[in-house]
Amino acid sequence: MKLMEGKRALIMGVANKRSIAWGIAKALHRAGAELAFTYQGERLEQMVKKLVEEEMPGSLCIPCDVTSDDDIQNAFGTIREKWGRLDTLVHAIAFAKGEDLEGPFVETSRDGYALAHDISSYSLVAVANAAKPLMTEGGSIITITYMGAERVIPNYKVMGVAKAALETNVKYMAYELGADNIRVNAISAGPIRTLAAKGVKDFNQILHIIEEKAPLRRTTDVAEVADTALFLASDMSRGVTGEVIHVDSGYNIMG
Ligand code: 0WD
Repeated sequence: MKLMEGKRALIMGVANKRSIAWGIAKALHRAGAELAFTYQGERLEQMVKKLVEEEMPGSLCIPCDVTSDDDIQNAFGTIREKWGRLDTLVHAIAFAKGEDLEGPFVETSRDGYALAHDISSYSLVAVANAAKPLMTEGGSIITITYMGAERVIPNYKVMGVAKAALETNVKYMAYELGADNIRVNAISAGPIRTLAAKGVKDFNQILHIIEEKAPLRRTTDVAEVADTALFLASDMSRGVTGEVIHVDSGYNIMG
């Protein structure tokens, strides 16, 4: 029997075929999961529906901008209606305004700070709360973070602070939801060239440093993150919660 046979997973955060969320979807699909997707809105509707149609025809595609409580309620309402139950929730969503990643961190505006935290951190809390009543047989919630939460990566700025909040969400949520056998974990991924990575200055240079210094002497690819997500989604990881697992060629251990 395949690892995810009989399990239903909702994937949030596909923007295109390079997205980490899409890589995770492919891994869960190969392992036998039934999938549903949310996309941010009209901007991404065509792209996501086309991808899903080509590779996972029949999977649900639902709009959900995580800054909207109504969108979240409607999206999980659709999941309740179509599936009745949810086993896995993958949250691979983040955003900060370009101007807040360019200027000095100390000049971050109140609005920019709030928006980055709303989309990149609070949204995990909001969607987990909506998913909880559907996870009637326990569940696994997975989010994606970055080492910029733990130490200063000069160009990551407000996003690093938002990721620190995200990682602490994971711990508090793991504690509370553990009573319902719902596990909450994060994967701290090494830098990968995606749409979101375009906002980070000197990204190429960051990749070169990793090729030089990481224990595995290479950068991370999406499939490596996806396989760890498969582990976290499956019963193989049934004893693991509140954890941040680094999938970064080991770079985080280096001084
Ligand atoms: O190096 C990297 N690529 C790393 C990414 C290293 C470590 C962590 N991550 C994280 C990101 O911070 C994010 O949390 O992985 C997650 C997925 O990011 P990704 O796959 O690298 O990037 P991308 O393909 O752009 O997906 C992120 C998506 C958005 O894409 P764009 O680029 O269009 O902003 O997050 C979604 C959107 O699809 N998103 C939203 N979804 C719903 N509501 C919203 C929103 N308001 N805002 C952004």
